[in-house]
Amino acid sequence: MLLRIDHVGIACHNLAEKIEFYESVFGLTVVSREVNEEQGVREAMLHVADGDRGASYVQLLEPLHPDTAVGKFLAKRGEGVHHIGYGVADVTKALEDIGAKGVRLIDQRPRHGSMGASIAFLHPKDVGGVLTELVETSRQTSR
Ligand code: CMX
Ligand code: CO
Repeated sequence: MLLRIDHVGIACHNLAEKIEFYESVFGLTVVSREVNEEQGVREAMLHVADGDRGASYVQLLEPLHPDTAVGKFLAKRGEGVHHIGYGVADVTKALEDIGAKGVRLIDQRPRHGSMGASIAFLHPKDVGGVLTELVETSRQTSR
């Protein structure tokens, strides 16, 4: 079901500073910057690698407000790994299969993610403390 690790989502207070860090220390390149009001984030995708099942990224996330998923996480735990995003071929089908196994779905149906992807989250309490995102990439992009 899981094709690859699409991205690691990292929560930070200052997106510009964190981008500068990942560019200068690891030599990564920003391929997309977006504000996603629905998810409450200002974010950047930095390309890490290409594989035969698609590419992988680091997703840097700054909250738009304190009362958002990432804002609450920062207040509770501070900066660090916020979630793992796995590539799937069909996010709707994956949600159906995973939900049938009793894992709580945060999203009953897919939402809009970065770079045109369809995304959905699984509850961290049912995935061993790991907030887990399913990502179906857009056919319009080469992501
Ligand atoms: N990883 C692991 N555990 C997490 C977590 C995370 N990222 N975020 C929250 N939790 C835990 C909390 O520690 C808390 O556990 P305890 O009760 O043991 O303290 C519990 O989950 C509830 O957390 P909360 O702070 O009360 O927050 P909420 O229940 O309001 O929200 C969650 C938690 C996961 C449902 C919410 O963050 C969510 O819906 N996330 C999905 C959307 C998202 O994260 N969007 C931003 C990224 C967008 C993108 O990738 O494109
Ligand atoms: Co993500």
